[in-house]
This record gives sequence, structure tokens and C-alpha cells, in this order.
Amino acid sequence: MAKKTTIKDTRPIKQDNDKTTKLEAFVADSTGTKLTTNHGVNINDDQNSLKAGDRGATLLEDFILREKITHFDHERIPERIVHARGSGAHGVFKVYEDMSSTTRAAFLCDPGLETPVFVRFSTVAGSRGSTDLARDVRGFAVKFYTQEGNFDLVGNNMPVFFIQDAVKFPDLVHAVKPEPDNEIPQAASAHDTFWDFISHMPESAHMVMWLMSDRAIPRSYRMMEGFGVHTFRFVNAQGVASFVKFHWKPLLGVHSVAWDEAQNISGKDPDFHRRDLWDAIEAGAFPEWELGVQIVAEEDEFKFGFDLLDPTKIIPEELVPVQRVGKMTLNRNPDNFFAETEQVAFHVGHVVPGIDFTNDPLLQGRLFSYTDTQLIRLGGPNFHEIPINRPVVPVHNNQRDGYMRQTINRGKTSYGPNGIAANDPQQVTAADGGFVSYNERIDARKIRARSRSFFDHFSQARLFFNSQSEAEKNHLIDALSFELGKVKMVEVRTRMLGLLSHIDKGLAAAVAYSLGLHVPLIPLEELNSSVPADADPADYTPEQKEGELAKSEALSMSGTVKDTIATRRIAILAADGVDGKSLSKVKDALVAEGAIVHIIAPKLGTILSQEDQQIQVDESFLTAASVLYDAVYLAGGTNSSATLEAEANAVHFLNEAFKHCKAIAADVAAIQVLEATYFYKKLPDEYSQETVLREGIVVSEDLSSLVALFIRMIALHRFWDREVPRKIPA
Ligand code: HDE
Repeated sequence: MAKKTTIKDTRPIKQDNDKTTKLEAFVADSTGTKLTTNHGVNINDDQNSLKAGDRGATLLEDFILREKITHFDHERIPERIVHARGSGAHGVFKVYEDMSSTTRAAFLCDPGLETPVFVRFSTVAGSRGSTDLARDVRGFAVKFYTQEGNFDLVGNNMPVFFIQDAVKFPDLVHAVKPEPDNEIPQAASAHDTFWDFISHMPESAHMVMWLMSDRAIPRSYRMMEGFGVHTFRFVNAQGVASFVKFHWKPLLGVHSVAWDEAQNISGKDPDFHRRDLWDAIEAGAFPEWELGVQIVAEEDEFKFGFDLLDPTKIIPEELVPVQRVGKMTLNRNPDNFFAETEQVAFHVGHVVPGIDFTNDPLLQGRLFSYTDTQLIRLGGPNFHEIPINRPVVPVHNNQRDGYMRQTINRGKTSYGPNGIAANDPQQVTAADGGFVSYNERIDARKIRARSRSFFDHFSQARLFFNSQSEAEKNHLIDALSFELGKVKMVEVRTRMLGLLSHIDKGLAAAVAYSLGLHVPLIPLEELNSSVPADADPADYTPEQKEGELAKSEALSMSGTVKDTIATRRIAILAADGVDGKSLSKVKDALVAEGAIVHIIAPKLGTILSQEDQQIQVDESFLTAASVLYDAVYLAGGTNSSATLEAEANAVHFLNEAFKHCKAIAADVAAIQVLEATYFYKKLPDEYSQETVLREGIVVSEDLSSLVALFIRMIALHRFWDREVPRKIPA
């Protein structure tokens, strides 16, 4: 067979790397164009169908009507079975330093290289139209369009998963989705089937701790961590492999909302996270994350008290620190939601040379599922040709035909080896960048069973609970009390209490109190459905092991970044007669720090300041709500204060902001409005700067110090310390 000496399109590093330019070829801008049918004929009348006479029947020959309606009838595709509700954005990734000592992945080896990315954030359980603020895991899927093909890091905002083996995934999803008889409830895990499943699935104990924590109700996609969950492999050019866990660390810190607030936002603005991401990017406040890696040498595989292949376990950061190796910046909104965010197809099996898999049984199952799901969702095997899914490098192989094929392949051959076309397209050697799977030695029997090293389901669930701040623990107890309180079947509640008691007795007792039940004693052997009856109890010992980490700082959100108010939403409440000077001073200072400031008044239009100046109103009490803001400032001015004091919506706004532990600042001249709230009489009599920073309330006539304190308070995000002692109805 004739052999050529050169290969036409190997993948040199100097290819056109710009995904935006590549997408341009597919962009349709209708500005200044003529209206046409899909076969390109100009349309003369798009307002009337073709009829027999003025009032006559519509004619079958009306190809314009038929084409338009038929296309419309087919506009929807099946939504994703999980992660249906999502929001996407374009961006770039750059590695800080050459990582070639651990991986040969080219995009991680050249700090000068900017790799385009597309990211899709999502909730898991809800339908496409469901609320962003459901208590749920968030998907965090990143497609890197690298010079060596696409690498998809299809992760979540929680580092572990519910199950250890992919075979349980359909059961898990069936249990959490709305119940099959009445399709209730939407986008919520607070129902019988979910908790029935969990109560029989102790391996989910650790994940359930994360799900019941405030991580499940993020303030913003921009303020979430991301995790690859499974242990992957890095392989360097010498073929030396190490284990790797991927992390995304948001530069704005990790922040959440309160559960009561989340439920309110779901009504006031179900698109809250989608809008937040879109608006931040439109405003040029580009969200940023650092890519983190935890690297474990091959020879250290068995040095931990847990199995690296078990996706219900983390590697505590105290044991293996997270190295921050690069930065991702999201800098462009999609042009078209359907074409990009809906049609993007991620696949955990999209890896590039230098990144490889491990035998995590959950990961292995995912490797099958993601292609399979796109076949039904995107209608056939050619979904990789949809513009958003195309790599920035050329694709050549002998795959052909199928629904909606776009490529016009030239030539006679669609097979290899071939002699007719000199064996093109040709295989690529490893040295030239061909993918070679890691040469892992496997010497085993075929079995259908779980490794003993996967049996301990409770140690890390307990580690997570113990690592939470007092407020975070309270929220977790409240979340469990809420969710199990919505469960109708008492036996499910009781069984869950039994399971929780193996994590922490105090936690179980607190939830039991809320449910009006006692904690039953359910032996571990009875709970461990995935553990064979003859297993040695030593393998699933729930008690703290000697030398085991009791707490991990990194698991609490309380220690994350709190030094910026950029993009935080601040409400200024005002009415006619407001002190315009002080209002402008506070507003300007907040805007200068990058905050988004809205003036909220009893009605839209303008208000007249006490200096007789018209001030533009951004929202009225009807269109705004405190749950859509991070902090409130009450401007001064005698008439404004009198109006706001008498305006129930203004008082409610303040009460609610207080209840949700937000920063509140007031000009001393507006004190009468504060006096009308529930919380005023609960405030400490004496205020020092320290109390202000603990309680998050400042009232002052000295605007300069007020503004400075207010900015520090907003950066602290929430004042959970006041939540229990100063609880108010709102
Ligand atoms: Fe997924 N998952 N998953 N998953 N997953 C899907 O693929 C699946 C799992 C994750 O924004 C589906 O295109 C199985 C873990 C994200 O488009 C589907 C198992 C993690 C997204 C699928 C898992 C994820 C998906 C549905 C257990 C975190 C949204 C639509 C073996 C590491 C991607 C689709 C996007 C989507 C299967 C478990 C993350 C059906 C079988 C663990 C972020 O293929």
C-alpha cells in the first residue's frame, strides 16, 4: 500500500485558536436583510396565509405557511434528563506555569496560550423552565477548545456524589425527579421518593450533607466552587502518571443565600442566577475562577483511609493541598441560547493526551452515558458538527452520513486502511500527539460486587458536618427538618433519622426534635444496602479513626474571600424629600467599589430631593424585593423618612433584609423608619464598630465613616450571628 511521507493535518500548536472567530461563520445577523423562506425565496407577505377569497379556506399549496408552522412545531428538542435548566457563557483559560512535569496536555503546558472555553452551569432535578434557586446540586461543565481537541471537565459545585456505581444512577434520578403519578414536586428533593431512596442508600450520606448545606443555594454561579468529583489521571510525555482531582475556586469567594430567601427569589425572579451571570458579563465584571489540582503520586494510591476511586470521598485539602494552576475568565455571553447553551454537548470522555481516566465505577458509567444521551437529545450521531460543539482543530475520520450530516466529505474512501487515498486520514504516533490510553496494569477476576475499600460511608459525612460553622450547622439541621418535614411517610423520616445518627447523634436529635420523632437505633448492617451481609464490620466502622482529620477548614464557606463588594446589589430606599447630597455620596462610594446600586421608591419615575433635584428611580416597591439585593441603605431627609415609615412595603423590605442577615445602613435622619421595623427593638443598646461588624447594622450621621463601615459589612456578605438571637417574623 502506498505510504505518504507527510500527513496533511496533524495538529501543530499554531492553529487558529479563536473559537469566537470560528463561530462567526455560523452567525446570522438579519439587520438590513430581506425576509426569505428556508429555500431562499423572498417573502412578499408574512402576515396573511394564502386563502380562497377574502374569508375563504386556507389553501394547502401555501408552502410559506406550511414551512413556518412545521418548523415551529419542531422547535423543541427533548430536554436533558438531568441538568435541564442551565445557563452558559464563553470565556478563556490560561495556565500560570508550564505543567509538563505532570501532564503533557498542551493547554496546561504553555502559559502564553489562551484556550477558549464554553461553560454551562445548571441545576440537576428541575425542568428547563424551573427556578434557579432550587435546593440542588449545580452542574459546572467546562468545554476547553484546546489545540489538541476538546477537553470537557463536566463537574458539579459539590466534590462528591450520591452513589458509588453508575448502575444506581437511573434509580437516583427517578427518585429525585417529580413523582411519576402526579409529576409533583418540581425541582425539589423534599418529597417521599427521594428520601425513601436515600434512607436505603447510606453511601449517599456524605453527598446529602453537602446537599443540605448552603452550597445547594448559591448566591450566584459566580460564587460557587466547581469540582471534577472523580479522581482522574495526569500523564506526562514520559508516560509517568499521577492521580488528579480538579477544582474551580471562584475569585469572589463562595457565598449562598438563606433558604427562606431562596424560596422567595423563586417567585420574584426564577431567572436570578441566569440574569446575574448575564448581567455581570454584559457589565464587564467578568467572572473568574482559578483551576486547582490536587495531585497524588501513583505510589501513594493506597496511603489514605479512603479509596481514591470512590466518588463519595474527597481528598481533604489538609492532606493534599490544592495547587492553583491557572485562571478561567468568562467574558462573552452567548449570541443565541438554543444554538449554544441548549445544543452544547458535554462528555466526560472528551479528554486530550495527558489527561486520562481511573477505574472509578461512577466515572466508567458516565463514559458510556454522555454520547448516548446526545444521540437522542440532539437527534443523531452528528451532534459534534453543531457549531458550539466543534473543536477549533480540524476533524478527519472515516465516520460518515447519519441525520443532519453537515460535512461534505470528498473522495472515494471512507475506510482504513486504504490504498486508494494513500491511507488518509492517518493515525498519529504518540510522539506527534496521538492519544494513547494510560497503560494501566489490570489483573482481575470479573465480579459484580463492591470493593471493601468503598464500605465506609460515614467518616467523611461526619468530617463535613464537624467542619461547618455554627450557623452552617444550624442551616443544615433546618434544611433536613424542612425536607424530611415534607416527607409524608413516617417510616421514611424515621429511617432517615437512624441514618443521620450514624453521622452525628446531635444532628439526628436536632432533626428528630423538629419532626416530633425519636431517633431509632438502626444497626449499620441493616442500612448498608451495598455491603454484603457477611462483610466485616471493621470495613465500615463509622467511629472516628485514630489520626483521622476531625475538621477541614476548606469545607466551610465561612473562610472564603470577603474583601470585595464588586457586583453586589445594593438597594437605596428613598422617597420625595430625600437628602439628595447624602444619597449621592453613599451611592457614588458604592459604585466606585464596583457595586450595583438601585434607588427604590414608592413609584417609578423620579423623586424630588430636598434640594429640589430630580433623582431617577430604578425600581418601585412593586417591582423590587429585598431578596434580590445584598444590602440596604436608608437615605435621610424628613419627608422621605415620613413617607417610608408609613410605606408598609419599605418596612417589609427592611425586615426581610434583616431576617436574611444582610447589611443594613441608615442615615441617622431616617431612624424613624428603622423604628417601624420588627427588629429595631431587638438591636443591642450599645454599638461599637465591633458590634456593627458582627450584627451588620450601622446608623450614623457621619456619612464618611458610615460608608466605610457599610462597604466592609457588604463584603462580609451575611451576618448569620444575629440569625438565632434576633429572629423576627418577616
Ligand atoms: Fe451527569 N449526566 N451523570 N454527572 N452531568 C448528564 O448528559 C450521568 C454525574 C453532569 O451542562 C447527562 O448531556 C450518569 C456526576 C453535568 O450539558 C447524562 C452519571 C457529575 C451535566 C448524564 C452522572 C455529573 C451532566 C444529561 C452517573 C459531576 C450537565 C444531559 C454515572 C462530576 C452538562 C447530558 C451540561 C449531564 C449522565 C453523574 C455532572 C444523562 C450516568 C458524578 C454538569 O448523560
